[in-house]
Amino acid sequence: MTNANLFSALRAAFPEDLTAVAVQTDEGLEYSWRDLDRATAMVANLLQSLNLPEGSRVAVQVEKSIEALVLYLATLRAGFVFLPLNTAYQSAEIEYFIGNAEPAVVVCSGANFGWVSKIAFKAGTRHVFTLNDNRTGSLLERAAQQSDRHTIVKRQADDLAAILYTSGTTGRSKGAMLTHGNMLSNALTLKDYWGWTRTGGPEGRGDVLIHALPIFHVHGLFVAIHGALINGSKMIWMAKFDPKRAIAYMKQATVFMGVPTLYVRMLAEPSLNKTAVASMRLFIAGSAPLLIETFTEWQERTGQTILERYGMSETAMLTSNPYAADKRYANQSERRGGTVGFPLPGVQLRVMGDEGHALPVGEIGGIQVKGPNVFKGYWRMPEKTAEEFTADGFFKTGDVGKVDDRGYVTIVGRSKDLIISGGYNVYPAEIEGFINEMKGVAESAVIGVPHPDFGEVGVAVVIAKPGFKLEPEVLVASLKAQLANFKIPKRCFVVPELPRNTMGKVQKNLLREQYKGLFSN
Ligand code: MLC
Ligand code: AMP
Repeated sequence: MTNANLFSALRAAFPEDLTAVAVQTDEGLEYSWRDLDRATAMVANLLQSLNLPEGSRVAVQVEKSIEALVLYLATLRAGFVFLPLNTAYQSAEIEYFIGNAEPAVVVCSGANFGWVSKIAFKAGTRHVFTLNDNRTGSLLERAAQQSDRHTIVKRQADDLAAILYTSGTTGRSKGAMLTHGNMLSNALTLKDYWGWTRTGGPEGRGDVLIHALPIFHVHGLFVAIHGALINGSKMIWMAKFDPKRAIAYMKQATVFMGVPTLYVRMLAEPSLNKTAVASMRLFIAGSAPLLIETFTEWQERTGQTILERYGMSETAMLTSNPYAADKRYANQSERRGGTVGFPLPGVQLRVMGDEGHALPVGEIGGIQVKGPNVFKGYWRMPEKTAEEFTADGFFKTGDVGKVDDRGYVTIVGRSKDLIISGGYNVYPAEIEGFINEMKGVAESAVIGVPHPDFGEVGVAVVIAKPGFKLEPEVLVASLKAQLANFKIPKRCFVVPELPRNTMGKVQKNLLREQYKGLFSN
């Protein structure tokens, strides 16, 4: 029987020459495929030496580094479940994730060890390691004592590989459970659909990916890393995105993936031109809507057409504009701005009306999906999971869209009350919950408004209790102490009342209209 462990497939795709460079860092360090193999073996051996129960979670909140990548791959290799956490999360957020997921192992930076270990030990975690972005920390010290040989642990396609927390419109965050099979099927589909090549790129070495995204969400962790590894392709690893350096790297690369904000920032650089991108074959955007202006400006400046795709934590990638002709759609090969392309091979997608029937071409409704990439359910939330699936097994994405007569899917909005800011999700209900707890606050509404850099940002509109005077700056400072920085509303207004409909419900659409010009140039 073959091993369905995702790492097994990634390892099998390593090039024959293990001395070739697999990853090159900003600091000019080079890691070979053999280095990746040995380092993942050592960390996997360390994890296995802890005698953890089957299915144990390994929760990780560390800065981006190759060693963090090694930890991810080693967790897969050892058959445990990876739980990545955004480095912006503060203690209240971490306390919830650790309390909910009950990880057997927590890995954090040395600087955060004090407070993170306290939370972890209180939640029953027995092993807390540190890992810094300068190749130090107790995880590496302990791993250094392990053998660099390791047999990949056997897993079934349906076994859990990762849990990604995604916030909810109501209530707390939910852990989306992704299996080895979910991720491998998606990686193989994209390898084919995006035309990854092992030969023919610069210096005949095949595709080279510029990895510019954080590695705690689907885009940077799965789409980018799996994409390169399943093809045996080298990555240029940027610890932090910087538009100037990203453009400079393009001479050595062929593929770039980014959220729209990264494209907006690169367009502001005079060095972005046709010569700079001459060796690039593919620019991919996703995680948030790519404005048609960005799409067009990129085409004009570089002569290349961004390929926009659509996905989510629960499903990995769902749709994509074509890289080459897609025979299923009349040999269509055009990448159409403003659309997210076609359902990927193997993904079923339908647009449903309020009455629960599939809508005809061109009509707008809720997007539902089914396929081997769709997650197993929410961690320890069977009822929530049941609510989000239809009787015939489709997942309700919470996105609203339409399909045109040529098969292109367009996302026109969201039924979930969600703000996507610079590619990060912000749930108004969560922020409102924190604001409403503050002294003197009667009620609040958090809305998303257009922003030239982040696409959309949060704005808080607050009403005070009678007899209280609220200062917006004080409210924002208090939020900053409790929540990840990208969730903090960029502006806060204290107003006498909120617009309501006849049912008494706050009309956020009117607020969005009122504040939509706040950040326009
Ligand atoms: C940073 N800030 C943000 C922000 N990022 N504010 C709103 N939205 C964001 N996304 C704020 C900080 O709070 C801080 O404010 C200030 O900007 C500077 O912080 P920074 O950390 O120096 O910012 P920077 O490095 O410039 O980060 C911007 C960014 C980053 C765009 C590079 O946000 C980023 O990497 N985004 C990518 C997110 C991503 O990978 N999403 C994929 C999700 S997967 P202050 O006030 O504290 O100074 C998914 C599924 C799919 O959605 O389909 O892919
Ligand atoms: P997350 O929960 O972080 O995985 O975010 C998933 C959400 O991001 C989706 O449900 C969409 O609302 C949004 N999204 C992802 N890609 C796109 C895209 N190309 N265009 C518009 N929205 C997108």
